[in-house]
Amino acid sequence: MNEYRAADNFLFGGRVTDVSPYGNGHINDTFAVTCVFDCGGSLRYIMQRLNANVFPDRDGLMRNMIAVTDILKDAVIRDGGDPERECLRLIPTRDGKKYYTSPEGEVWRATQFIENTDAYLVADDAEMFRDAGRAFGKFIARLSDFDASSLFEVIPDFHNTAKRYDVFLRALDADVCGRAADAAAEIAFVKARREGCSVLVDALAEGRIPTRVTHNDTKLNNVLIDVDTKKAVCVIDLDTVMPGTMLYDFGDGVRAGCSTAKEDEKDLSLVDFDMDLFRAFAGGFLHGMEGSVTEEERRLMPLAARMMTFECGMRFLTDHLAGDTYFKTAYPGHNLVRARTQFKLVSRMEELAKEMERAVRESE
Ligand code: ADP
Ligand code: GN1
Ligand code: MG
Repeated sequence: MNEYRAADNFLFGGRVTDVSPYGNGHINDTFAVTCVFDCGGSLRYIMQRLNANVFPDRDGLMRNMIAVTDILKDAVIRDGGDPERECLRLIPTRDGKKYYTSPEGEVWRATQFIENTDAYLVADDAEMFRDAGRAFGKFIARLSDFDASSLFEVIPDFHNTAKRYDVFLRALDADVCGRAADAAAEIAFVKARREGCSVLVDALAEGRIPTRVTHNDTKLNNVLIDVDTKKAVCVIDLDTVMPGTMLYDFGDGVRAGCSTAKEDEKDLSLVDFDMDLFRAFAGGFLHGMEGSVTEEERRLMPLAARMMTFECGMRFLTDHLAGDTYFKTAYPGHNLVRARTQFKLVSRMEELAKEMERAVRESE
């Protein structure tokens, strides 16, 4: 369905005058909707068409989002914050629902547009990234009383790195686009790291670390940052909120934010792992979690950063081999470029392992 027709179904304030593609997400189709009032003022909203390929059960996903946003709103109010800026609010449809399902089965949702914020691909400085870490840690703390088992598992085994490895092997075996030959170095990189892929899922399954309600997609552009104060305002992209470990969120945040370059930088000489950013994020995250991190979680934090980066690189490589069916791409080979940056970061984290361990030990 066309985005203007979709917009007609929501109870936006004012008259819709513009619906334009917005943001840099890899998954959903995101639009900024501008509405104008007769008195002359205007208001913006975010409207999204959920990715049906990635999310087969979008009703289950939306049930999670409704439950989670309700809890977050209460938590923000309890902390004396502003719920209009600090958590997402679903805009109802004209027939009183929380989201819209089109006759052809597309699922659309809308929220308020959180103005005067930006989603950063690379942090300006360590202070900004520390605050992003604090916001992601706080997100987990705010959901700590929520029964994780009541959440629908939107993508089963989302961060099961060992299972992701098996999916990678299947894509390699099939090599449907004949791309394996040109990715030999990256394929070898992954194969050499097969051992140890299940360290985090094993720790969870054996109860050595607690199951928590986690975000599972904590890249820097999934937290909106105030353009004036540079403080983190609101954690967004709640599609993958599921039972997990804080190590997924910490690790994925490090993966995305501790690089000196963009996720799809082609010049690998520009891609490095920034230890100052790592220290800042670890400090912020631990602070946000308000002292609830266990010894074993803390011990695994540096390893989790490496594991989540390896997993993401492997997912990009898998999608490259499978013909770019999962992540949005701008050109052929885009996913391979992304995989390469992730593997460069993994190599640097392997070299910096001792320093990363010391940094976490010394974090407040
Ligand atoms: P995806 O799952 O595709 O990554 P997101 O929910 O992360 O989709 O949204 C994509 C982008 O849209 C974000 O990175 C951000 O730039 C922007 N965005 C999403 N929600 C809002 C909002 N409520 N206010 C302002 N910008 C938003
Ligand atoms: C996707 O939705 P987005 O763009 O914030 C992906 C993450 C990856 C990330 C890599 C549901 O995140 O798992 O880490 O791309 N989300 C999903 O940039 O697969
Ligand atoms: Mg996103």
